Amino acid sequence: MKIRDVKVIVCSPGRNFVTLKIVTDEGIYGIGDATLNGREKSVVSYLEDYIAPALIGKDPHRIEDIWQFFYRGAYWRRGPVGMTAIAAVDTALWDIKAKVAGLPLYQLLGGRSRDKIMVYTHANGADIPATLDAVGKAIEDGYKAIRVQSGIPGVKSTYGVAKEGQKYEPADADLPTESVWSTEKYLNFAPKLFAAVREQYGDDIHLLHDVHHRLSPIEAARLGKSLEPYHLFWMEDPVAAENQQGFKLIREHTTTPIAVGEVFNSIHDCQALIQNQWIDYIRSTVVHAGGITQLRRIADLASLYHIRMGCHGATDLSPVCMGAALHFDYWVPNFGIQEHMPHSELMESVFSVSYKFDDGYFTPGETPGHGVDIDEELAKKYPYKRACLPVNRLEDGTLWHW
Ligand code: CS2
Ligand code: MG
Repeated sequence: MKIRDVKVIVCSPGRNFVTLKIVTDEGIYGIGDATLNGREKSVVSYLEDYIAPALIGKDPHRIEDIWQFFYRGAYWRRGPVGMTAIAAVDTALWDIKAKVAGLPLYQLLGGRSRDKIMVYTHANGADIPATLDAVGKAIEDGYKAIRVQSGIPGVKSTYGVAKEGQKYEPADADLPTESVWSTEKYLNFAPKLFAAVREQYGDDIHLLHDVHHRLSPIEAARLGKSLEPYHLFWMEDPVAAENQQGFKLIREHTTTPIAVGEVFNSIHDCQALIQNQWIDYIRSTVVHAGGITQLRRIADLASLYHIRMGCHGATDLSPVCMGAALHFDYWVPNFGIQEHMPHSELMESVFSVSYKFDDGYFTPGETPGHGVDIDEELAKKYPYKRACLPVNRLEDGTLWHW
């Protein structure tokens, strides 16, 4: 079997997605997600200019060798653009291999380790009452785990909170919009938010929270400590993770579990975090962490240190990534939870999926491959439109982590 054609499909059914399609000389094809929110075209160029021409004629079954070829062989290793491109190739090749075998992808990984995959969804509101309503709605929809974000008194707009009547979508403008951040106001407010949620909905529902990289280690330690009475499932991205040592300080002060990794693209980004047991969950997922091939290496390393997987699942990861991640989750022994931020009906009209939601859990479906496909003709109706993520400043104007 040989690779005959490689296509990069860019579309924007409500938001931008980049999809790689690898076609073999036997007519079987596979697809992979290559979406890097706000930097989509860089990956398109990486794929079209460097990867696609080198893939033609290769044996699609040699997934490992092709991964090494584009990772080691690039000389310039790692980085989100290159690793997203490699992930797309890897996902498409696993899709092809599973289709040839006539099996759903999870079977090739070793079969399923569980009956169903617990997911968490998002609940957010402009203030505590609105957020409480959103949590109630998520519980009614069947979710057993809910990420809670709320507007902060005195802070004009904050991460994770939707504009009035709209679904939350952070890449909201042609060029980056600016928001203003106050660590002090946030740290004073967060425990009140979680006290109100526990008061209204009790202890059984799993609660999660995303700090979105905005604190220093000692501030994150204070947050974790102040949230301990509300026993969160996790506190996500408490600090920017370039300095892995920073997590040591957080760890020494709080028992609130820590999750990190949605912006990681390499096993080396989390090596110290894992080996020192400074975290509890790794949030990397298929599209940004080098595909199934590297993600399962991260999971295996993590499993030695009691660390579990909690794959990123925002809407900027296409249904193709979600499909592949659900196969990974079905198999991975050290599974924790999967994020689920539902795609719109429009997005799911372009991408057909075989995964299914039932009462707070997903199953990946039994379709051979990862079970997600793209309608290329329909995709053409929704052309790419540049959309950037916001930037964040402190109240005095200093540029901060968004
Ligand atoms: C987030 C993401 O889902 C999450 O946990 O942190 O929404 C993140 O902001 C986006 O994926 C950025 O593109
Ligand atoms: Mg996050």
